[in-house]
This record gives sequence, structure tokens and C-alpha cells, in this order.
Amino acid sequence: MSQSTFVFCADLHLADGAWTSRPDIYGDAYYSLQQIIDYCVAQHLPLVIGGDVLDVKRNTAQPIRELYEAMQRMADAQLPVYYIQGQHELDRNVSWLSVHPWPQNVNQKTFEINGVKLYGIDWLPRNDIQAAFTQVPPDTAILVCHQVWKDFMKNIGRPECTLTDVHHVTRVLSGDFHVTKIEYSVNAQAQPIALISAGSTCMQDISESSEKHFYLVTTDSAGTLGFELQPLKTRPMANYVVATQAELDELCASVFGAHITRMYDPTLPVNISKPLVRVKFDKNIPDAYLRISTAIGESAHLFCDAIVDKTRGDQEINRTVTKNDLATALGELLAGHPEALNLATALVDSTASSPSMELESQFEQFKKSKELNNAIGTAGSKKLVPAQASSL
Ligand SMILES: [Mn+2]
Repeated sequence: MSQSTFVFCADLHLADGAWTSRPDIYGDAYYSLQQIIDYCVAQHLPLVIGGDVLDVKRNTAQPIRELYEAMQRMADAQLPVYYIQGQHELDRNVSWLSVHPWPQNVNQKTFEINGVKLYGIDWLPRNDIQAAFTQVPPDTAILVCHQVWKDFMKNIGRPECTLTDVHHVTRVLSGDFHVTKIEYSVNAQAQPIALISAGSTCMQDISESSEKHFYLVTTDSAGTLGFELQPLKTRPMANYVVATQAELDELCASVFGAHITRMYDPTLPVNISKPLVRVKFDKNIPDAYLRISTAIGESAHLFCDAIVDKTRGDQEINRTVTKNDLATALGELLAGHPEALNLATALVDSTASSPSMELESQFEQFKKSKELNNAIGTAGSKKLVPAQASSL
């Protein structure tokens, strides 16, 4: 008989909406947070949050108010909240969640929930995270962090770490990856290890699945941990592909209307009820976009993309080739400036995560190197330090 121990969620990205150009898609992240708090209160369970609680570092009042109210409900119920910071809301001096006294930042700290020992690490850039992994105490059962894992990303982008870098623990609960997924590998001590991603709590991009979750973590009498997915109610979403004129005719005449009507869920809050509809269409079909948008009208939030024409290979953009050509061009342009070339290459490589996060990561490393230089300078010649620092 297993016992409910705590709830884990990550990547809430609290903000009015995920699409700034579409302010009517409003409140999804707040509604998901409310459901998680409802569950914790009803089941009387502590909450562990794996970073990217907020979408941005500079916030308007509403996301902070939603966060504050959620933390107040947990405080009223005397249910602990433990969190680490993701790169989105990261502030190493004063964390955003400290606006409420209840949640506890567990960065590089051990904490215990009903006999289960956990350890947290705020997001760290690649090259720094590996050292932090070595500091995880050997008796830790679960590591909570927020990183870009090679185990999830495979060869896309520039991952920050991999499971074989992780010391001692055999269970990692990580934020960052917006997909609900578990990957298995071995840790630095060659023990089997599982990397567990709950995924984001509401869609942050039209390419994400609309099926969202959080985890209920359980423990049995032998101390074995269980991870049970709990579904979140989210805005309805449908995908269509329109490859021919006949398909377009049918969709516009009957399918859209009937499907979209059935997608409305009366149990959802009104602001979450209007569906998202993504249509991929062949741009050679006459008036495809106009006909789709007219048929959908105000019944759904429409996202359209053209299907890439694979028969015309000469016009197709091959990402690998583009990247390689760009890399060659950068190499020629920035010959003799290795630091600039490294930064430019890193930014070009970062398309899977995002250039802004890559810049963040580079800036973190820059600050660290500057601190290191200052520390070396203080120990040695003091006169050289200001000149060196100002030239950076
Ligand atoms: Mn995220």
C-alpha cells in the first residue's frame, strides 16, 4: 500500500498568456496553478516546484498576485512549498517567490518530506552544473533541478548536462523540458537513474501537446518511490492537416463547426473554454487561409501554417545546411576573434532552447569568470584588477 508523499510540478510560466500577440488566450497558467493547489489542499500534500514558476524576470502585478494567492492557500493549510528557480525567473539575490514568506528556496539544500530526502539546485549554466552535482549528499533520494538535459534533447541545441554527470541519486525531478517524459540511464556511480519531467502546466507554444500533468509522488512501506501522473484540465486543442481541395471543402462545410462545438467543455472557466485550432494547409490550394479563417470565425483561436512542399527540394530550407553555411560565414567574418566567434556560434546553436537563454547562460559564465578574476586579483596584485575589470 503506497502512501501519497508530495506533489511535483514545474514550468508553470505564470503570465497572463503564452502569446503576447493574442491577449484573448488568457489565464491558462493561472488555472493550472489553481488546480495544483486545489489538489494539494484536498489531499493534504506538500508541493515541490521545479522552476520556471514565472515566465519572465520583469513581471506585471497579475502573475505575482496569482502566485501570492496560491502560496497563501498553502500557508493557510500549513502545507510546505519547496522550490528551485528556473532560468526564466532566476534572480540569485532575491528570488521572486520570496514575495511570500511561505515557500522555501531549496537551492543547494537538503530537505525532507515524510522521510524522503531531497536536494534542490537552482538553474546553473553548463560547466557549473556538473560541479554542483558532485555536492549532492550521498543519502539523497531525489534531486530537484531545472536544466537542459542531453537525455531529452538528444542532439538538438546545446544541452547543459546529462544523467551520467549526476552523483549519488537515482531519481531526478527536473523542470525545463515542456514534455511529460521519463528517460533512463546510469549516474556517475553507474547506478540506474531515472530523469522525470512533468512537462509544462499549460501550452507555451502551439507545437506542444495540450495534455498537461503534474506528479503525485508516493512511497511504499519498503521506501520505494512511485510517480503517478495526474492530469490537468487545459484549454481544448485540435490539429488539422489540409492537403487537398476536397479536404478543405469538407472541413469548411461541416467538420470545423461540429468538432469545435463538441470541444467546448462546460466545466472549464469561460476564459479557458475557447479552443485552440491549429491547421496545416497546402498553400497551393486557392484561398486556403481565407476559407479556413472564415469557417473558424470566432469559434476558436486559429493557428495556421503552410505545409512544407517536399517535392520542390531546391526551395526547401535544410536546417543543417543553413547552420553549417552560417557557421562558415561566421568563421570568416570573425577570424582572429575567438571569443566573439564562440559566442556567435553558441547563439546560432541555441535555436532549440532560445538565443535569450543562451545569452543568459553566457552572461552567468561571464560574471563567474569576472568574480574569479577579482578574487585572484585581490589575492595578488590589486592595482591590475580595476583595469582588467573595466576592459571586460
Ligand atoms: Mn520552461
